[in-house]
Amino acid sequence: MRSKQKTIALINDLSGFGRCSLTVSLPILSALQVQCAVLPTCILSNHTAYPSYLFHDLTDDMSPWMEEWKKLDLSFNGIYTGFLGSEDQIQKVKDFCTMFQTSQTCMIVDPVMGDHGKIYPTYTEGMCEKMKELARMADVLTPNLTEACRLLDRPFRNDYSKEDLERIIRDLLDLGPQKAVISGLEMDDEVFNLAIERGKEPCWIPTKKVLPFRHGTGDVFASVIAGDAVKGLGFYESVQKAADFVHDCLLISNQLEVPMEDGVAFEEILGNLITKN
Ligand code: PXL
Repeated sequence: MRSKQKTIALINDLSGFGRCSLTVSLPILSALQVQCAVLPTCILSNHTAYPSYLFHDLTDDMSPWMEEWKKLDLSFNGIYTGFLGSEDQIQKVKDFCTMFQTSQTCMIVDPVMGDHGKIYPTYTEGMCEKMKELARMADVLTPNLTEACRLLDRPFRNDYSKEDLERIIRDLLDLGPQKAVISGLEMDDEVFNLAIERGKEPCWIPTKKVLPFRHGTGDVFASVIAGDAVKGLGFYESVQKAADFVHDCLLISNQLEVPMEDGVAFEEILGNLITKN
């Protein structure tokens, strides 16, 4: 490592407007005192939930980018991957891990593939299969229920029992990660995050539901988990912190009348993440 400060490689897209992926991860990880190195997968004028967007793919630049980083002899405490645009891109992320992952590196995979029972239209069958391979390489996996079901080839249902869900999260660990959390499980007026750490019992972590659901909350959640993971903080405490932060972001976004697609107004409370540990 070049210094004693924790460093993380972020492999994600840059969406110019709409607060998701890198525009969320960079400020959050900086607030958590983690140095960020960025490998952009593509650049967009705004995220894909808006009716129109400009899109530039950067897949062909990824390998030369990695070669430059090799020349600098960079190494990372963490690698965090999010939204990916093609099978080729997922392969590049696997290549990145082969080049840069050491026994000291914590790999956080947010398998961004869909939500509310629907896989995103940009996600092909082949990409879902390739995402499974990436999930197997993760130390920490942060799917929502839609993504967890897809990774395990199970049907999506929103009436799974607690026992079913605990079986699902144990099955996710069997893919390979040390830790996993299924975020955003709605039950009445609460939202649960079901977390598990190898060798421990699963843990149900609740927050109060705040409607409406907004874009980018998965990225906010996973960024907090990623920062705490590279700092070696306790997983279940970190999931509670991430869930509380998302909850507070949703509340403030409602107060500020933020349009749903514009993500959450995390900037208003980013300072809450700054601590000494
Ligand atoms: O927040 C997930 C995400 C990330 N990046 C892009 C997206 C989305 C979700 O729609 O479109 C480009």
